[in-house]
Amino acid sequence: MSATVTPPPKKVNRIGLEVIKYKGARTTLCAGCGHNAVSERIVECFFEMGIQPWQVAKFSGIGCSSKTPAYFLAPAHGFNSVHGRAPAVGTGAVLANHHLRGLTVTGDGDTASIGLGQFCHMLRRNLPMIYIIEDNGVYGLTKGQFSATADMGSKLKTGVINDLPAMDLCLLGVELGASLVARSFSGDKRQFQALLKAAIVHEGLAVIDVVSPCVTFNDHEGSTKSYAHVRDHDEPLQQLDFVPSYEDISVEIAEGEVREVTMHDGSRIILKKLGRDYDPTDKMLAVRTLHEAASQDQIVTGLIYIDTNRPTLVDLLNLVDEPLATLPESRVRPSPAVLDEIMEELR
Ligand SMILES: Cc1ncc(C[n+]2csc(CCOP(=O)(O)OP(=O)(O)O)c2C)c(N)n1
Ligand code: SF4
Ligand SMILES: [Mg+2]
Repeated sequence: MSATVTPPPKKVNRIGLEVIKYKGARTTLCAGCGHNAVSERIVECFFEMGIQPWQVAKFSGIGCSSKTPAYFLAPAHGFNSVHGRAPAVGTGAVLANHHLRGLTVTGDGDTASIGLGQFCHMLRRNLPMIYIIEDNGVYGLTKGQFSATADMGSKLKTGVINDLPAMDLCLLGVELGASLVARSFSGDKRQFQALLKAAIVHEGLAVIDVVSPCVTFNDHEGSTKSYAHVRDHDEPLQQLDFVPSYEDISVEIAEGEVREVTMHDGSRIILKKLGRDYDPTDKMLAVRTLHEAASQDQIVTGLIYIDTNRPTLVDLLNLVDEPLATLPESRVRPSPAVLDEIMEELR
């Protein structure tokens, strides 16, 4: 007689959902593409944080990176916009229902070229949104032309050298008003997870520039966005841990070597000092650090800048708590009596 084997219980998160609810379609990107690792981290972090996937609204533009929202959080709302337009579409959607958690995933081409104007205005508005740039220095989808984030002197597979200076999207983020700015590497699972979890609970705009190598068009010698180059030139600003508000573990670290940032919901980012003293709330220091890193061919990663006090666009507009999208007409339109009164005044 054979014994009945009981299958192990399925792992669920704190809201009782299995990880399958956080997954999406099977990826069609190249094996080894950095973007696939970013999608995996999104699945893990939203699952571990216990966010309802249908409370998320995903936005993207056009590119290999912009295809990725199909590969995570299938039950979420989603809008795959035209090239570079995710910020405008996301702004409209988030204002119509600010209870949704906005999540944009785009590329360096999408953000730094055709979508640059939109990106800049989203920054200055501090739109409540997680904005991830999967940065490979090329237009992967259209066969690997240099993008505006390609470093000067970087070489294409064809031997063409980039002779224009790179645009630093983190620098732009700090300068123009994003309230959380970070850089990471798709190959650094631990660091990107901590940053993404912080971005999930942050109330304003969280811009994360993730260096995400394109194995097909930009992973050769001479490229400054290859796996090998990033591993050699990565200068983490700090070692990061994220402690969610619902998991109050006391972390014992020697005084003077650790700094904590408390997030809006009481979660904490624990920043352990590495080589240098770095204060991510100091805007001028953030700008100087990014400029210095660029001049020394370093790629600084970690939490670059955070301001948990800056009002978001939703605060500035003083929006009602209910989603505008579901407010009844009686609440959004003056009554005939009020309109008559106004007309009387104008007579
Ligand atoms: C209006 C418009 N112009 C140009 C294109 C061609 N195009 C498609 S994707 C892309 C760039 C994608 O680069 P990036 O955002 O870096 O994404 P990646 O593929 O590298 O992830 C371009 C120029 C387009 N689809 N639409
Ligand atoms: S072409 Fe490059 S960016 Fe596109 S899926 Fe392949 S490796 Fe990724
Ligand atoms: Mg790209």
